[in-house]
Amino acid sequence: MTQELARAIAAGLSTRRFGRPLYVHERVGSTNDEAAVLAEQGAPEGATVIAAVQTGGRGRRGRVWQSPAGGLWFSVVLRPTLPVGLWPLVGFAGAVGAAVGIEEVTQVPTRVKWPNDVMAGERKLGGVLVEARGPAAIAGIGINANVPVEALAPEVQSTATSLLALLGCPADVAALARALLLEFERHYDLLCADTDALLARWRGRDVTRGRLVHISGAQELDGLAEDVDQTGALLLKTADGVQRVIAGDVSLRVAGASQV
Ligand code: BT5
Repeated sequence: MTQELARAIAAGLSTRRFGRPLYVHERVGSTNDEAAVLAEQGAPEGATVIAAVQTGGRGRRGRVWQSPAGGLWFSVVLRPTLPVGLWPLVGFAGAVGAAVGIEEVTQVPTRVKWPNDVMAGERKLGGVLVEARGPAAIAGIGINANVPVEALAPEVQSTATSLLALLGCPADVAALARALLLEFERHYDLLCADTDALLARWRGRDVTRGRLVHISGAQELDGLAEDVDQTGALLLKTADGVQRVIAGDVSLRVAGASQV
């Protein structure tokens, strides 16, 4: 099954670096950890690990990322030459690249939500986790491809969706993997060449921009999401003026109604 998937992805992969080499596993703890080991062993930029199932998939701040069979769970070794202050934008490149790739393969309209979500409508279809490992960055992308929503824990079922649920039939995971690797590579290269151009792509798909939002995490804030700055921080217009938010979770608010 993994050999078959590896062959199907490799046939027709048109990236220059991403997915080269490509390691496909049946089951790992976290593909980010597997990719970090490869990075420490000197793997080149683009080396990629995919797993059919993750038993210890994680999101930001150590949160659990549910990774049952049917999903697309992968991590890419990056060796950014960008200033460290711009590394959060690698997550933007991953999210926009994933959104574009999903649309190309499935025609499901996708957007992004600050700082790292891939959205279909107002539901989370996937997420991106970028972790620094010495000079390398490990970029993990998780997409609920052929995952029945019922296979996810009850607490995320009301906020999550999957391509299977949206399409009503399974998506071609190998085609998705190829498209996501290619579009992630393109958007990562765009970031390295022209940060403003990448930010423009982000803005074009951002569900957060112009919305009333609640920020939770290290700080609790309410305000209008005006924009993102050059480093990827969220610019939030609050009663006390514009605040620069560098980390947190965003809940979109509907004026006069409860949070969604
Ligand atoms: C993320 O974190 O959205 C980043 C997810 C990155 C996952 C990939 S899979 C490949 C690689 N290997 C890893 O171990 N990770 C990466 P965050 O924004 O912190 O969102 C986490 C929250 O999303 C959880 O606390 C849940 O509320 C929710 N969640 C968990 N699993 C989900 C799923 N499969 N679909 C939608 N929401 C989920």
